[in-house]
Amino acid sequence: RETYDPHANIDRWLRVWRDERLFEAGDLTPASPKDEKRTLVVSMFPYPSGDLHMGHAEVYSISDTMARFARMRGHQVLNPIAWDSFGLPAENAARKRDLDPRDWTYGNIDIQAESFERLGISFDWRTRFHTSDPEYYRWNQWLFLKLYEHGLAYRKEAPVNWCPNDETVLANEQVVQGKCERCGTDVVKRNLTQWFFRTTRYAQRLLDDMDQLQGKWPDEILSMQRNWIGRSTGAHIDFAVEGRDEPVRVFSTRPDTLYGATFFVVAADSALADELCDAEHRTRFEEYRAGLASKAEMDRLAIDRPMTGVFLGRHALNPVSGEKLPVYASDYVLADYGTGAVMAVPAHDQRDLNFARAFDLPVRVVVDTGEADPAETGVATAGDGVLVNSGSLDGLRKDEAIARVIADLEQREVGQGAVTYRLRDWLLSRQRYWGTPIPIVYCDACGAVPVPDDRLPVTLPESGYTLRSEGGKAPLETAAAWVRTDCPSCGGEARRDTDTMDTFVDSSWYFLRYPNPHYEDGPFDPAGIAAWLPVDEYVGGKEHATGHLMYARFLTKVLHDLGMVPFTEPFTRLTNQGQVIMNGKAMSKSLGNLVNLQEQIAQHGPDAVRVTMLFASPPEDDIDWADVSPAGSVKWLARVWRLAGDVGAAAPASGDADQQLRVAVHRLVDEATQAMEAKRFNVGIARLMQLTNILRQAVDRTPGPGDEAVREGASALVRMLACFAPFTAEDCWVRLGREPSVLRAGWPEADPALLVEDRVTCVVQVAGKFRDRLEVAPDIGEEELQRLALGSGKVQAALGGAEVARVIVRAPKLVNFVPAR
Ligand code: ANZ
Ligand code: ZN
Repeated sequence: RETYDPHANIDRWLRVWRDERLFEAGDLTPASPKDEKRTLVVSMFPYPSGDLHMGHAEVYSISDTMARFARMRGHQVLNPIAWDSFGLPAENAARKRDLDPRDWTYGNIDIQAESFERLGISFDWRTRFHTSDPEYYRWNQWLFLKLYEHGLAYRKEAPVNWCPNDETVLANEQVVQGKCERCGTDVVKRNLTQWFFRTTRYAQRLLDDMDQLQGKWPDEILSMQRNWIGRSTGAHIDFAVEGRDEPVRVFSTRPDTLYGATFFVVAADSALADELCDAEHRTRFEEYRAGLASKAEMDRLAIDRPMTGVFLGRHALNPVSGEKLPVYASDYVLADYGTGAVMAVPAHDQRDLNFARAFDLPVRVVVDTGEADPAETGVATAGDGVLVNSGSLDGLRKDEAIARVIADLEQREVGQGAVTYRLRDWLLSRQRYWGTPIPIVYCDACGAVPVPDDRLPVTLPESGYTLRSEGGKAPLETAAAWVRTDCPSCGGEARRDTDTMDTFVDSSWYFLRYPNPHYEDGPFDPAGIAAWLPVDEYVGGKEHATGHLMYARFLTKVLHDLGMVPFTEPFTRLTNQGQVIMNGKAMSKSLGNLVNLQEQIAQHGPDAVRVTMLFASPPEDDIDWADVSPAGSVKWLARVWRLAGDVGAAAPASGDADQQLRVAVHRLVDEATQAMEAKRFNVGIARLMQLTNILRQAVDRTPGPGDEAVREGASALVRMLACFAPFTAEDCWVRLGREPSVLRAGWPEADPALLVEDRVTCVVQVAGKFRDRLEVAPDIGEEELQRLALGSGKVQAALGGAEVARVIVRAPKLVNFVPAR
């Protein structure tokens, strides 16, 4: 007897798919604009860190199933692939092994490309490109210069992580608990002049446009983005400070508490603190500032840590009461949020209260919330209440007081209503080699000069640089011949910028290039944009909630404003896949619980791995590989395969198709279709398994496999299987006696006539007299029928409140209520 071999025909089907170009989306730049029958399914593109791993298999199984489903339903589907091939791991690997990062990167890409094919992922390979190709990164440079031209790219000083031992800048992920990942030395902050994109200019639109995404993106991602943007409304208030001409401005969300301010705090690491400190307090201040460890901002914001700070020797004047407030410097105030200075209201702000208690400063309640005195409890009261100790504001409620204070400040020109965002500008510069060179040159005479379009791309030097830092030089700084250039403006001697761009620049627009990846007249082809974009289904991990997804949304809005794309949001729907874990833990080398994808494929075949991934849970849930059974998936695929063989080998039976079986088949097709539309692929597979079972039973009884209903059911099963287990589905299709490819056969459609459930009419009587009629299922139970009948308004009217003495039920046809007399 033949047995199912999940590996037997892999090469055959790969060849057929390739030769018949089954995964190609047809014309990628058609003249007709996008419509709902043209679907772009995109997974967040891979980083070539080595061969594919389990996580890749999961994401691409999900997106591939979406693509295949849409394709089988008659959509024109583009399922593209590219590689996110710049980045630090390549540089680290190259430095360790003295390689060219190109060799490592492109070698891994080839390995991954082959693995994708052998997993049966239906990519349109014509889209393939790599962000480290000069023909791609040239457009990163072009876009950078567009943003520069529009005031959206600028330079300023900003701190980087610096390892004094290795004399090199470290990325955040290379700093482990404040120490250098490589040598364990304490990491310090160093200021460098760096490039930024002005994401903050788009803060409000990033917030507003989320309306378009509601219900289409996971709520969790939307709320993470909302928090990340962090909109606060309140007021700017100007405080005069002794010995300074200009007032110092603060941002407050609670201007109503202005009379409760008892001191004033500026960020210790700000230029303002430095300026405000008088001679007498300078030594202590400088000691304090030097001692500020490179604490993460979140730690600094934490409410429960001990408060530290120093008095600067000056006072600020409350603009409404004229009260003198001592000015402190502390690290609990952040230099780059709001204005970097706060009026401290200890009664109503917990961090201010903690500071006041540590420094023995007064606590004055100005909003009576009915709660106990914060000075005694140590708990600030932040709720609504009535103003007290606040001059003319006394008696107002919080919101009234906020409006009154703002009006007052505006009238006296010492402040105004204001909105602040937590979102920061996007720091772009990386002191790295393997990335896009920043297309700016510096000339002593002309300053920073953009590289003209016709001199792009500025390509990376392929030799003459070193990845091992020398005296703290960035790798590109060591490429002396490359750095030296002439000024595009005056022709004099000039130097190139030696930083490269954050790789999030590469990933913020790559999807726009898919329809025409070698386009030369711009970053992307307008015809391709009109035909395919925006992305209909985007699939990727939620670790990108506030990074990649925010950057891509930002850049899309910029491109929209430049008139380059017609839409304002890049990704219409978003699906986040869960993680593949093992025994309840994330897989990692150090835990020794890594599951190797290639071993799984070698053991169970690509189809069983895909089916196992999708059957384990809905896409967004984690999959614990210890709890799933790829062997069980193989068994099921083998059952389908045998079934297809049995049905394909049988001669058609004479006589009518088994009507009951047809009803069951069409119901399961209908349920599977709905599950697919809702992206409940696990439910879809469960319906396919049910279908396998009922078909097996039908094959094993008369009239057996030749029955028309069995043949119809088997055909539907195999076509649906093609979305999950593409190789096996092709095998089964041939076994059914059909011509490959099953992909062309389309998704089965449930016949609505077979989905209507049978109904019978039930007559309802009161005391033997007809009162109502009910449509019920033929197999309805007596209790259920009686309950329904008693619920009838006509029956209740006829009973007129009388008690029921007896009920006669003849399900499903008759119910008779006999009232008590
Ligand atoms: C006075 C006040 C009274 C405040 C009160 C709050 C409550 P969110 O909501 O996060 O925007 N603040 C302003 N700038 C700051 C900075 N750079 N570092 C640390 N804290 C800063 O918080 C805004 C509030 O945080 C502001 O309103 C300010 O304190 C503080 F009962 O002003 B508030
Ligand atoms: Zn010049």
